Amino acid sequence: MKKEFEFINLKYKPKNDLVCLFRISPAKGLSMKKAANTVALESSIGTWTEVPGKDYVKKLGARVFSIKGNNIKVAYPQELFESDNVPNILSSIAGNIFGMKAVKAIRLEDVSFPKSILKNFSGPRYGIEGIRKMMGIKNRPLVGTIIKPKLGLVTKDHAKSAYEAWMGGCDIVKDDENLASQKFNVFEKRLAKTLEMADKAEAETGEKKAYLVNVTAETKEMMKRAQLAEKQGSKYVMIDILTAGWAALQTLREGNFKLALHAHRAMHAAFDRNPKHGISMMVIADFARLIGVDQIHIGTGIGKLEGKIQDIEEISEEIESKSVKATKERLAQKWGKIKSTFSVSSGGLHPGHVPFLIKHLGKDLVLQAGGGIHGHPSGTRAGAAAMRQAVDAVMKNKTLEEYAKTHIELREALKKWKVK
Ligand code: RUB
Ligand code: CA
Repeated sequence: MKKEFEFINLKYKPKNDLVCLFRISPAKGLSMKKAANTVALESSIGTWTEVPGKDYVKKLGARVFSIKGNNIKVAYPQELFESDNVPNILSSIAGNIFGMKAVKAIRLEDVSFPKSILKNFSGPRYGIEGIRKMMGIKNRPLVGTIIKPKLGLVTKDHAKSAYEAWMGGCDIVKDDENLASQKFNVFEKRLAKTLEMADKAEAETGEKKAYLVNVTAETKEMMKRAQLAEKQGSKYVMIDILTAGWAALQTLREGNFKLALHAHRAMHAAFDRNPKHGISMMVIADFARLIGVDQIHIGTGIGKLEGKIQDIEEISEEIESKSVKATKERLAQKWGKIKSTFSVSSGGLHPGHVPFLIKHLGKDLVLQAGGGIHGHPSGTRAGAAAMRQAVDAVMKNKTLEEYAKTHIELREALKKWKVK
């Protein structure tokens, strides 16, 4: 007789499997076991009705090996996957299951890769250490900005704004996620002009300065743009990994350019915002690192909040900042030959947030502020200076208030954004 829960084996110990942690809300009237069994079968070898199977196929079934409350762990035999194909892997573990009637909601919370998959990917070309070496920054967080306004600036003004930011103290300057090659700011010209300004700022400050041009486009065009960036001596390119897609990211990484890859995560909230359904940021970050991004936006746990530092401290206990911290730690975790990825905190930040961010996320961090730099009352250069001063203050174990006494840009920023 057929077993009722063929895909559940609570005694199973995963070995060379890909393991997923799912959080499931079963459909009304359905047991957790039934829902878990359905998830495992649909994401491996089964379907809604019995189909005569051969024994050798049955061996490839996924196994639910843990059920704790709403959390289930599923082990997928490595043979189920083409081991260097991220879209293929995701079509199983993060595919049809999101729409199944058997679950009211399901969220892929975590994933762990077997060696057979890990060994087929190169991971980041530079990683945290490589980026630090390239930028000549040993210890402190990197300071970056996003050119604002995000769209609309013509090339000349874009390049000038970048120059001002570098001169003020930014290490990196990046395009925004929705800037590609619009008529007002065409890619090729922007790349050339902005890199020219990076060189000038390097010569004038004696510091390394990087421009992260956004190469997100249809893949053939994306590759052309990355080639051009490499040819013109850029240190980095940036890509919107989710709107471009996992295959596009693989294509870019496999281009093996002498370029660090900065991953913007626009569209992530469609996957990770609902705590009961979708895909967590941790999983998105894991796949991005596996393919090989050198840095990726992970969130801030803080940015969208108004208020004083005290108010900000309170939310550190909340889920968002906990998961940001967990993602940060995951990106730094040892993964054999695969290097670690730099975490980027960005989104609604200003100098007043810097102590909180370094306290909770550490120094191996890229701190970016767009509005929080270009919106400074004395302009972009002063805004960048204020952000850098905030980082310097924390590195010197000084409070911002103390440091602001002798640093006018920081003082103005704290006043503008009402940090006491
Ligand atoms: C930040 C910005 C980035 C966000 C994206 O600008 O433009 O696109 O960081 O969010 P600003 P996340 O500093 O003016 O808010 O990093 O959370 O993906
Ligand atoms: Ca943006």
